Amino acid sequence: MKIKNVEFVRSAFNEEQYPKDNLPQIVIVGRSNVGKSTLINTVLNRKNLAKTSSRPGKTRGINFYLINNKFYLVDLPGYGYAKVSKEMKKQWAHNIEIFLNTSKNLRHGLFLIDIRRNPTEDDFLMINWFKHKNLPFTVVLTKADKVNKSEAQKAVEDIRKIFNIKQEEVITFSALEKIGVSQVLSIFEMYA
Ligand SMILES: Nc1nc2c(ncn2[C@@H]2O[C@H](COP(=O)(O)OP(=O)(O)OP(=O)(O)O)[C@@H](O)[C@H]2O)c(=O)[nH]1
Ligand SMILES: [Mg+2]
Repeated sequence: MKIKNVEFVRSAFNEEQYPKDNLPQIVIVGRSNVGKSTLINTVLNRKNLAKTSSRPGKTRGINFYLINNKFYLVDLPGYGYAKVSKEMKKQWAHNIEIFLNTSKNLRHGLFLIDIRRNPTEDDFLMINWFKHKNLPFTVVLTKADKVNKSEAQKAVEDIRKIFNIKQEEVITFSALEKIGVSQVLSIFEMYA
């Protein structure tokens, strides 16, 4: 699919600020620093659209990007970042929860997990929530450039077993080497 038009709509900190239309939403979920904002920039081919940082905790609000006037990409703040206060963690978890529980237009989850790491308890919680709601999702193993081919294959197999999901529900991704970009685009296409 061709990305013709990308519009950063807003960064929402409460329900009132969510878009009011009924366009489908694809949400990008994952722990802090896993590469959510980088994936958005890479797939949309826009360098600094979503702010990225080597320091975790960069994305704080819920960011809505309108693509081709057809659907939203929703960049969530990352969870599991140890170095923020308890109060802040609670606030983030609350924001994510409210969004997931109130959005009627959520159609697909992209779950990002660092290819070198095991899923965390929070990852399980999030994936189980999607399973429970019967919403389609895809696991995206990020930073694939950090491992060799056979390690990447093993990571895919491991994740399939851990989450009990099908081959087509896992993709490997690298922003550096542009691996997996077309697979992500074909997910977008389903909602465009
Ligand atoms: N080698 C490599 N590094 C990556 C890749 N994707 C992201 N990174 C790096 O990982 C760090 C975090 O990336 P972000 O995109 O800001 O991560 P995020 O998930 O949006 O983080 P939060 O907003 O804190 O939740 C940055 O230093 C990126 O350059 C990748 O495919 N390969
Ligand atoms: Mg981010």
